Amino acid sequence: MLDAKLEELRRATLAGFASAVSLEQLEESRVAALGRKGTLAQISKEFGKLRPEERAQLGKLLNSVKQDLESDYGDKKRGFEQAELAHRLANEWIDVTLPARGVRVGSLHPITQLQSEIEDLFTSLGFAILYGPEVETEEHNFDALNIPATHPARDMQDTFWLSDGNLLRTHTSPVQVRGMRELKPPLRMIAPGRVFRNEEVDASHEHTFYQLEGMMVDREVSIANLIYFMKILLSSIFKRDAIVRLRPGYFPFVEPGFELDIHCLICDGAGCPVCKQSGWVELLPCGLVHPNVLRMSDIDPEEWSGFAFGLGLTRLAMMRYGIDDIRQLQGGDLRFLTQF
Ligand code: FA5
Repeated sequence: MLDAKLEELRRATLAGFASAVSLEQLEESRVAALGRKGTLAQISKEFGKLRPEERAQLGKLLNSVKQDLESDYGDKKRGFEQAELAHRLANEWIDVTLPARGVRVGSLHPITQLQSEIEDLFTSLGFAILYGPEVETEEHNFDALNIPATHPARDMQDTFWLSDGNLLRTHTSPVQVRGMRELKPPLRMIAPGRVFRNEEVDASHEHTFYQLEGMMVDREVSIANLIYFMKILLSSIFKRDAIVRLRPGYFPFVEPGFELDIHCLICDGAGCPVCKQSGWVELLPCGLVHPNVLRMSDIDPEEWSGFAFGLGLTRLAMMRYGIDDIRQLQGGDLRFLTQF
């Protein structure tokens, strides 16, 4: 009787193990057969009623059934564990060779890049870099540059006046005055910076823009020296031949004065909003320092002479990078700025 029960237990449990599709189902079958209250334990209880020789014989059978079931259970369990491990390995892999996501670094504004380049160039030519204040006195911005209060040239630069009588500098030329008074000749200096005018904003005019002033005062400085330095400047910036023209230009602080224009690099001279359809962009007013200006900074014009220029840095950045609207430069749009 008991031997039939044991054989049935072996058959049914092996079938149960074989049909288990998960570790949980396998475990259920094991507990039902081999657990403390399982079928095998129940059968063992009945051994007490047996005669000793029957007990010995059935004991062997019981042990063999138990061993069979335990070993089959062990095999199946390892199978499930390996399958699970293989599944995890296939799904949880990490590609350690993937490049890390880069840190998003910022970039310098195109005007800053250009300014640094020009600063490098001029320092290599022996020029000092000066930074003047953006809030200036009337004297530095106008009078000491030969533009007294009644002079019509004051109207050329529509000025933001402050209530204390000072002003937002309309150009970087007041730094010429500061340079002459502090450095004394012989001197070579450049002065980059932000300037302000009450302008109607359009594709080529801003109310807040950047200029870069340059000045050299020494013995016997001539227009030839001026042209020499302007050519070095432009060929270093455009890395190609820039077509330029020199026109007479009027600024009270230079004599003679010139407008150095550059052939428009946006439209190649065909005419566009930046060059106001003329094919030329006004870029570099310049000239020889007016004797009055030297005198007002305590420099003797009989002994010293000099040249000065006032580069439109914002316009130069537009030419250099092919930017067709000045408003993009100060718009703060990162999609635009990150291109540089
Ligand atoms: C001056 O400001 C003189 N101080 C330049 C100078 C210096 C002449 C030394 C002689 C000797 P002007 O007003 O032309 O000049 O301006 C100089 C440059 O600034 C222009 O050629 C132009 O490139 C730029 N600029 C003028 N107005 C604007 C504006 N509203 N927006 C952007 N750029 C401007």
